[in-house]
Amino acid sequence: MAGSRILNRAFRERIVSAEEAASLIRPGDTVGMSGFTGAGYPKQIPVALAKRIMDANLRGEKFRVSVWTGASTAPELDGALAMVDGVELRLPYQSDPICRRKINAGEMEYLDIHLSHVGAFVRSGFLGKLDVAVIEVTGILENGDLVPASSIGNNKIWLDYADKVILEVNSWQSERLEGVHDVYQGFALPPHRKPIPLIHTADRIGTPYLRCPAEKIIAIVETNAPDRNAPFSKPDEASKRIAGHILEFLGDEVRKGRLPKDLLPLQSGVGNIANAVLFGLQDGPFENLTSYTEVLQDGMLELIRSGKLLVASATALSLSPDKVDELNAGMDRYREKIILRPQEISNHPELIRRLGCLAMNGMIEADIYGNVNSTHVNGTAIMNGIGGSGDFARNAYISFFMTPSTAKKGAVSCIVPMVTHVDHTEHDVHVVVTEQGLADLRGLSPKQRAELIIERCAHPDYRPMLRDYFRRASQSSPGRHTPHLLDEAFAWHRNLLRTGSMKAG
Ligand code: 0RQ
Repeated sequence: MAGSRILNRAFRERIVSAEEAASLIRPGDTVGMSGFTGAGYPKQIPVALAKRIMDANLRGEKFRVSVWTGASTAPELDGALAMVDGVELRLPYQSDPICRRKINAGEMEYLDIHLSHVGAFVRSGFLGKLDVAVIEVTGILENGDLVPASSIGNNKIWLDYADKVILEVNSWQSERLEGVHDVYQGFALPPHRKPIPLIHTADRIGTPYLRCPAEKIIAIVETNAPDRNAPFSKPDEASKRIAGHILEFLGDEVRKGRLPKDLLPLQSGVGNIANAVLFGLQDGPFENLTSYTEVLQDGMLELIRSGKLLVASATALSLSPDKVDELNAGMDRYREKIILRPQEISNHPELIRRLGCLAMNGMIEADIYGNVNSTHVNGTAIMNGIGGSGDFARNAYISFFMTPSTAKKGAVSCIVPMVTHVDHTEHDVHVVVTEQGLADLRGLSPKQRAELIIERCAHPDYRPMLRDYFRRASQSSPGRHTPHLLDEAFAWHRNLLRTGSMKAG
């Protein structure tokens, strides 16, 4: 029913087509779009904008915009705009294959920044002016309040700081999402910042709605299109083993009295391994769990359903189609247990440190001393970005980094002498886990860490090479605190570039 989600009469008069709305975006504009891990991104305007850019390109005119979002989006946004070469600069996180290609070809600028930093950077003026916001919402109430969609991300900051606002009202989003969100209103810049009054993961400290001055809203587009909900694939063997090691470790920590029986709020990255850990918790001994994280995934919904997880606080839903249906059908039950917040709050260092989160994130590679590379392949090519992993790892009670011990069918060791790019330094990495085992690095010196990581985490095919490297480095490195043979450390990566395998090293 046209207009049924737009209860405010004045706003109904601003309904236009996606093409008309896209025509309000000018070459050179900076556009703040909604969207976080494939949830709550605008579905039609980016595609219409991409078509406009393509037409301009055909006329020989240059038309590029800068695109800011919450995190990754979907092919209809990142893919469509990158395909027509329409993106001058992208921030703060992407995982789109076409974007990745353009960035690595040097054809698109990319600012890969901590997700918690974006709001403060905009407020401080560090990133320049925001011209237009394009925000997906679930509905507009009679008083003009906006019911957020399946993610909040940076929407509040875009609405507050953009000169003009365009809304997509998506009737695919469940109306029952109303009330799930908690939009904190107390952000300020130093020296006026106050403590954020969130004491427990379940606390609500804001409003359920987003707000925007009516005069800023220049167009509204009605859509009915699903989020990018990928079907769930069952965890593979390596992921299950990694999950097993983590669950055993958590059990030991509880037995030693270093973690409470109901653990501490869980943060979990996205993907196969993260989901395997969540599914492992399903069969594990822990009860009354809580989660303070960015993304609510299938495994968490499952834990809520079984009663193991009492509350999940995040900034986005990232569910398979089946789980979206399950959530919408049971929303009355889930509403009390799910809270979606702005990413400045879901990823806030003060809160993560105070709540004592257990942070579990994926990585590309770790070195024998515990430095972690989450973003770059062979030092120069971006994969996705740091996302929220830095916000959580730096401030977590215990920070875990997980990866299979090898990549590319065994041609690449994910444990190396020296990482080619550092996202998380040895100071922020507490536990490294592969399917081979778990290395608890807390309280260990660099040399002690190296021995443990090689013996517990490296693949047996690479262990002798790593042992040999460490033994010789320990004998002849100029400094013996973190022993290295720099030429040889880089030879691992050089061999990979030359031959496609580290084994040649
Ligand atoms: O590439 O599919 O082309 O073969 O990296 O690797 O094993 O599928 O693992 O999907 O969990 O991603 C670090 C990228 C891991 C992710 C990373 C190649 C591998 C494959 C993916 P192919 P897997 P995952 C919460 C927190 C940063 C953001 C973050 C990530 C591809 O976890 O982006 O943590 N993290 N956010 O082959 C060369 C290696 C490799 C390698 C893996 N050593 N060398 N290639 N690959 N290891 C989420 C948010 O912040 C929103």
